Amino acid sequence: MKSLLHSLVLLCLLAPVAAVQADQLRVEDPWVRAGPPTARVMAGYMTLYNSGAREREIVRVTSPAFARVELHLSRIEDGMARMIPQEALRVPAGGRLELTPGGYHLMLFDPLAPLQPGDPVELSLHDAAGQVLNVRATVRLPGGRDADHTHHHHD
Ligand SMILES: [Cu+2]
Repeated sequence: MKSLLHSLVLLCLLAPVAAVQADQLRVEDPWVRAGPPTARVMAGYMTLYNSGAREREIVRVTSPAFARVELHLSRIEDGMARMIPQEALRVPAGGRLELTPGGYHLMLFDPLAPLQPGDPVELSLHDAAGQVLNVRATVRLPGGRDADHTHHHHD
């Protein structure tokens, strides 16, 4: 009986629930902080919402606009601001994870072309189960007009 239960649990874990999962993970207000045209590194922010019953782990992010993307957490350690690479960004079941200046963020390395405010940036968020969530972020200045949209939802 115990082993039957065990295999049932395993089955549940392995069952392909791709479509459902994709719908359960949602992104709001994705943006990339505008920098000087020569910037080799930029930062990306967004809020991830998980309406599912299981925690979701974003383990990898890719973008056709950048050579490389890392997952980072900004923290003050010994009075100094540090960025700590993260193996995963965890979005709790029924909860959300905010990627925001001074906290979790995407570190975007080596833009293939200079990016200006208003430019779109395609991002692919890969979760631990191999699901991919495609997101279109917008380049903008921090505290710019669009920043207010974080707090107001017109649609
Ligand atoms: Cu960083």
